Amino acid sequence: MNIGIVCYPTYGGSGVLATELGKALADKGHMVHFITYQQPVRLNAFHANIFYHEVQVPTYPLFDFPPYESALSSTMVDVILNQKLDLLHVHYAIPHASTAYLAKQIAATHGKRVPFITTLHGTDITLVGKDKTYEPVVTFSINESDAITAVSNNLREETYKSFPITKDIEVIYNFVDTQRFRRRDMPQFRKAIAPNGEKILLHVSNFRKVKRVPDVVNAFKKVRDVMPAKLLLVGDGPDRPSIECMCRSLNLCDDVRFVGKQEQLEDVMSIADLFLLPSDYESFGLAALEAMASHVPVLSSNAGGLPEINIDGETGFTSNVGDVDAMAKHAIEVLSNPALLEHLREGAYKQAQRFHIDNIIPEYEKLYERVVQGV
Ligand code: GMT
Repeated sequence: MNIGIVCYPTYGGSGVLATELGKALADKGHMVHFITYQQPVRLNAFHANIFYHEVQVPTYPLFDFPPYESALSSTMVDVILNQKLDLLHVHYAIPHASTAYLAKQIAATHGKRVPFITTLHGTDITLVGKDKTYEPVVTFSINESDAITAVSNNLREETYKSFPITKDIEVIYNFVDTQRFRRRDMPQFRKAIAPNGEKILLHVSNFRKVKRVPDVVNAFKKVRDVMPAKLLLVGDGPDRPSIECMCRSLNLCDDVRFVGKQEQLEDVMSIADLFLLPSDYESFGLAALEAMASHVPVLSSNAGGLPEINIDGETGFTSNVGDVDAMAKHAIEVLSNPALLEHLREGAYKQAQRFHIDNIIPEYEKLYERVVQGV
């Protein structure tokens, strides 16, 4: 099939998932066309079946806000017609679902039918989409999608609660490439971070408020007060400066390492003992799944779709949002009990296999076939 993929090309989970999906489809012989405003971060190697179409947004002195959506729709139309796309798959509803709707209508005037699938990822529904500035467009364009998917049951339910959606939303879970995310022995790297055999706790995010990074630091402090430990913070975003201040005022600087955005996330996962994700909300928590595939148990909140991924007592532990004491207590318990740690590591790894890329990609392929046939 000729498939057009539209996503945010940045480090966010939706862009990562869309890019990994495109790469996997290309490996299976499909022709995949990424339509984005810059090269997606995980699209970092040449593949004969992958094409990248950059959206150019011309500026003009009249424009306080360059019309990105118009440029995106026009690029979509160009790719649909010239690359003979069979379908468009857009990730993150805003603004991709409404731009796909427009592109579909324009393509129809050229006699070309192109269905589009919208995959809902989380904040497009739970934070941004709900805002009344966007809600009518989000509702309309989701309802006009030829198929809609959500990355967890929780996100599906949240969407029905927040928007008058008249169509079926299918759940297709996120997936993990277990060839890439698997535990490797990296003694030198581990020693560089934890020279005296300290335990390593890890958090990966875009440092936005919803991630509750201060909870990570507060929980870590409680752990470090009772055992030697290091905290690795991966990623970057608006809360990072205040988190750095917090670490200084808690006197944690020697034990907390900010490593910024990392392309080789699999190496970082390989040296971690525990992954912390105390978010206010996660539709899924892709980074937690990647940790699990790397044999790293997860301590997360029980918000959103997280309990569908992180099974309490089996793959890690869940606790209420903001319950830093519970998260720290779980961390201390796990890190001081080798049998429990081993049990959770195995459980995490086993659970990650459920979301194996080879299990999930065929679900998308089946959906594509249905949508292309118009059934
Ligand atoms: O978590 C973010 O802020 C990024 C966001 C995105 O859209 O890129 O992630 C969302 O989509 C990911 C991939 O499906 C999910 O794993 C994340 O849980 C989800 N984030 C939220 O729901 C907050």
